[in-house]
Amino acid sequence: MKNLAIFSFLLFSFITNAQLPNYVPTNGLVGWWPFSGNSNDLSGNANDGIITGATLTNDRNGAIDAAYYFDGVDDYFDVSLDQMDSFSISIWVENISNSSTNIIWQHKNNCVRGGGYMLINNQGQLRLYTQNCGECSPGGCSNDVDLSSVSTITLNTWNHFVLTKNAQGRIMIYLNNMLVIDNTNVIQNLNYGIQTFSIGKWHDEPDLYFTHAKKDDIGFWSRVLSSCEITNLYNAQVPTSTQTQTALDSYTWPVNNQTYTQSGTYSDTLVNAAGCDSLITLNLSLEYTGVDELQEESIFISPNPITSSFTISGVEQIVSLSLKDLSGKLIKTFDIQDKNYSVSYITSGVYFLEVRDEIRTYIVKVVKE
Ligand SMILES: [Ca+2]
Ligand SMILES: [Ca+2]
Repeated sequence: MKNLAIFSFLLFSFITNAQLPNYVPTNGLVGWWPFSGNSNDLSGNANDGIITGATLTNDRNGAIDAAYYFDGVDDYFDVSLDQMDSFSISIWVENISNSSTNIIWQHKNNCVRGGGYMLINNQGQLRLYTQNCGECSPGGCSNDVDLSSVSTITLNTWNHFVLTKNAQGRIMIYLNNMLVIDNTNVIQNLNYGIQTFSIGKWHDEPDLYFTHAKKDDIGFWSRVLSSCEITNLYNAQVPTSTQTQTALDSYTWPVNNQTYTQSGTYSDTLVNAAGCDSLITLNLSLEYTGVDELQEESIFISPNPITSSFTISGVEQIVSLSLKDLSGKLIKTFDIQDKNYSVSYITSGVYFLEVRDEIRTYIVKVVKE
């Protein structure tokens, strides 16, 4: 049994480690690469990436081997992903040096067609290029979209970037949870099927450029993320709150109108004041008055059924003693000095004796004859 318990624990730990964090939206998720010791995809779509050269490093929270360092010489991450009319990309980047080719991500073919690329230029500004050049021809494109943020990206600091594009071509870019680019004029088709999605490598046929940076927690979705979802990705958590509640036999939780008849921890989501989903946890303790729930192992009431009075054994130090009816209504409070407790004037019937010691409360069913 003990071995089984250890095995279960290990299995649980393993599953926990490989689990998608709850702040990562699953709707439309194509890939989630947490760089937790490897470049595997945790979305369930098996879009595992291939790391070339990059080495594991500390993430933004100091966790060991939980992000990748790209040396700016020849390191990169590649995965083949289908381009889409509507998509979102989320990534954390710590830029170590600025250059004109410091790419964050690239998703296009070698003939500059497709979803585009995002970089931090040599002034530290965020740039986005989308390109739909039609034929694979030299001489550049006439229909590039080149978007630049006014923000300057600080070196040696982790920054969070999210790009969203809808099917009508609207592109929004968030830097550290702030909208820095909102462009509705992009009307190009950027969808050219399955192309290489690269991190840290810029393939501008025939040249290759590499990025000197740390990168982490990359997500790709086939839809536009909401601002709430982007906030959760930035905070790496969903808003949570906890409610502690005690009640008698049952409790109806106003959050979801569910009625619970057992003590425990329950959770649900509700929309918070910011209009975002918030996870709420209920810690519920029920004190049973129900007939089936009672009989503590150590406490003993004698006699039971009771005719006129009773004594209690098995409890170290009684601090309070009361009798309640089946609905939980208080019938009598006893003087704990008595040791022999009288119920002479109590109507015949079934009651619950509530015995408190310094640690806990015992509830015992008693019958008054
Ligand atoms: Ca990570
Ligand atoms: Ca290298």
